[in-house]
Amino acid sequence: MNTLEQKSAAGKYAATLIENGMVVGLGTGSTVKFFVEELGRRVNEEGLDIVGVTTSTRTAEQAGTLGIALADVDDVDHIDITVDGADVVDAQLNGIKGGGAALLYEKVVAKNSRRNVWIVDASKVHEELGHFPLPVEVVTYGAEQLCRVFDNHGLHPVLRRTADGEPVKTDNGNEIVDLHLDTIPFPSELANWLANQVGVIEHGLFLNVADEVIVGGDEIQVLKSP
Ligand code: ABF
Repeated sequence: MNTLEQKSAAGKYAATLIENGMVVGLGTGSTVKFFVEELGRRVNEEGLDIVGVTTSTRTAEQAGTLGIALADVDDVDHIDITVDGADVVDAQLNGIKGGGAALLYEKVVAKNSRRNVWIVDASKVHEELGHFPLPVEVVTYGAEQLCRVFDNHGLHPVLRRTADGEPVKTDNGNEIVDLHLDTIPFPSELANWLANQVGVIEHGLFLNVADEVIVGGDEIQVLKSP
């Protein structure tokens, strides 16, 4: 199976976990697009009765077009299950997320979910974190100064820009700095340090969040947190 087929297989498998009456967190990214598409098919063809809570405007647009009922995260008592993508998953099911610049709302929805399931293609699974720049959502005011702090800390920061050189803006109007780290040997220490930097809104280290990771392939693999 090629990567796209793996993403599709993982997304469709995750859709089989969804039951009538559930409040479902809808993640963001190219793999989640397959999940939401299959959910839409089940809503329209099987009468699946769910409410979605989205993590980005692009997911909200896709779900809305498919006729999936949506609610704001503050308008539900809780979220039964959230299905989201990831950029890297390690052996402990810790992850790097935010390649799609949606990490803040993804983490808010994840933290309010009773069960978190990630759907990935095989290229996302590694022994340890790293391999992918670590996204950090920062406020615009002082972003360049913050990049100097990151640089002095040896974190190789790059402010994420669009093709025409403008800073990428998140749905929340903030900016993204990507930290180019080959390995992240002490993720919880780095997460704590980042969380304490003035101007950092949220970082893409999702530690102890995923309950299961579904890896697409000829044979679906379901990795469970240890
Ligand atoms: C999303 O999934 C983001 O956090 C992450 O960047 C993205 C990557 O996954 P995909 O390969 O499915 O686009 O949750």
